[in-house]
Amino acid sequence: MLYPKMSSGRMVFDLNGIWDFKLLEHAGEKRDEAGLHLTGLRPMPVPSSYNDIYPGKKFADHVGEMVYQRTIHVTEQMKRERLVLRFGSVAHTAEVYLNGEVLGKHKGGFLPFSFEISEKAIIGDNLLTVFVNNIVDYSTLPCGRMEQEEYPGLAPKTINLPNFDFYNYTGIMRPVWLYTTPKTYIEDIEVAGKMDGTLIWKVTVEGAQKEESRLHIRVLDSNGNCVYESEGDSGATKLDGIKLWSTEEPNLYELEVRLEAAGGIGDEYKETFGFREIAIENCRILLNGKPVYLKGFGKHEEGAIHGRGTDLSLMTKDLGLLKWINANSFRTAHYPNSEEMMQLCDKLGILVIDEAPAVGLNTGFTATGLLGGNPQGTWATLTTAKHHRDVMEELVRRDKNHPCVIAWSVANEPASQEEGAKEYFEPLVNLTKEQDIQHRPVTIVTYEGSTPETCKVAELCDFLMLNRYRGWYNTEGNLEGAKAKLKAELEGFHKRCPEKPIMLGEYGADTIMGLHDINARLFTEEYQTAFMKAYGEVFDSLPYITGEHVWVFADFATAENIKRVDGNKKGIFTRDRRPKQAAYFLQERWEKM
Ligand code: GCB
Repeated sequence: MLYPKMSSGRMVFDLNGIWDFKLLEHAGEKRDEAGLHLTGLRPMPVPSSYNDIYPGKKFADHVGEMVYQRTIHVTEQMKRERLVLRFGSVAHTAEVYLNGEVLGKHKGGFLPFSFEISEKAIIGDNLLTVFVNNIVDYSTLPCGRMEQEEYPGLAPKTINLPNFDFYNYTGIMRPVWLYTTPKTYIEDIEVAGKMDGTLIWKVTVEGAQKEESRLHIRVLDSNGNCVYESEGDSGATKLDGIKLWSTEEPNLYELEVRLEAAGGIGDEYKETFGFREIAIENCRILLNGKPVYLKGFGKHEEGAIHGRGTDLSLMTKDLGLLKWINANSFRTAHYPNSEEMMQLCDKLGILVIDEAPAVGLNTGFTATGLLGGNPQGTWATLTTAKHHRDVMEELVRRDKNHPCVIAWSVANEPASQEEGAKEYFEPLVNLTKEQDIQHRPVTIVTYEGSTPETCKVAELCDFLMLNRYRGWYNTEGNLEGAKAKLKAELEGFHKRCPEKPIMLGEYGADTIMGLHDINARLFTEEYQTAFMKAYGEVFDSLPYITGEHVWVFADFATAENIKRVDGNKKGIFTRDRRPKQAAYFLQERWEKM
């Protein structure tokens, strides 16, 4: 799905700003008034999570629906074009109305969607009404549970428990745009550049005159010089003298596509891409033919006040800190990050493991505790399979051309040891590969309950990404014991899959900034440093380990829970991005690697 960009064929209008907002009492409410300016609304910034904008626990933790409104002015000139309304993301379900008429619905809170409004928009002011539902259950990604709590003498309360360890921030969290295209238009572009200069592209055209349209292709280097020209909707060629995209030199190119339809009315779009190759060979991940060791983090996209709302300053700051600490990569744990983040990673040469919002697919366990079991088993209980397919397709469609994306993660910590896991994941892994013109490696990030003996999905993965908390959730305070257990487990997985690269997807210890102890006790900065050092010693002793992603880049908000003191504190940086002691240890360790 193309990002909104201005060109000679397209106009882009920014719909971000202050919208009107209200929490709703019941599901399905106010649909018959969607064409009216609703009463009792208050200002709400877009993009932003709504939760922390106004005080009140009831407000922040509201379960159910909310409504956003604003007007959009459409001019005569805009009306002559094809008009598209595009949302970067709305969590978790959006139902969109224009002038009281429904445009459509979108499920899934972390990927873009759009509606063509050419017919429905009128010249003048149009009323846009967006109903948002924030419930997570066994049909959504991420997963959650609805529970009804009873109290003597009080009305029962519906609570929505996330099956995941991050605050359920919701709302219109990413940019909203209105853009125009000609009536016959470029719908999508797929482009892949390889290490030897091979270029493959495919353009999809839609609209009444698509059969009569002609496509001109140009490849532009970073100075805008044309290095190749061709015609047609697909092709493959080999270019000489190209500059590769790498972590040290993230050279970017643009594929300029110009469409001429009958009558000469044309569309134009420039898609950014790079020449680079990811491969897996003999326990190694190769970038442009050379082994790359992944140093970095699992990373949430969030911060104080705006929650998970797009914040370009915070994103850029975070990537600056990644460079500062000598990391080269991160995983978008546990949902696709914003499109702007992917653009930044392309520019800065950061390697991204792009994760679907598939977390909490485990009816017996979450990061913050056991769920008390489920005799039916996870895979007979969840109804996420179809939605998971849609999400993987949408994710690949959105991010396929980014050179920074080196792999797809289909899920985090599912019940991969339970019967039914292989049957659930095999079609998803296959689909992800088929959809991707670059056929990037695919993984499923697994947890401690899924051992070398019991894991049902290891063979489906191109590389293994394991989350381990020896020395924290168990063997706590005993790093020698933790090391021994960790090593035995890694050896077990290597024995089972001797050809596959293995990396840690998570390991970490909650750490309170400013808490010190001569004896490196739990929660101190000394313990976090010792923990990182201990894990590093194990990795360094095993040649097949191909990367280390610490949990977590920065402290983050979670649901209230007795295991969390003001959120998850495993950050190497605090929530306001100040380094803890372990940051200096990692900076030094990663500089040498
Ligand atoms: C995990 C989860 C992550 C949690 C983390 C923790 O295994 O993947 O979402 O935040 O553990 O800190 O418990």
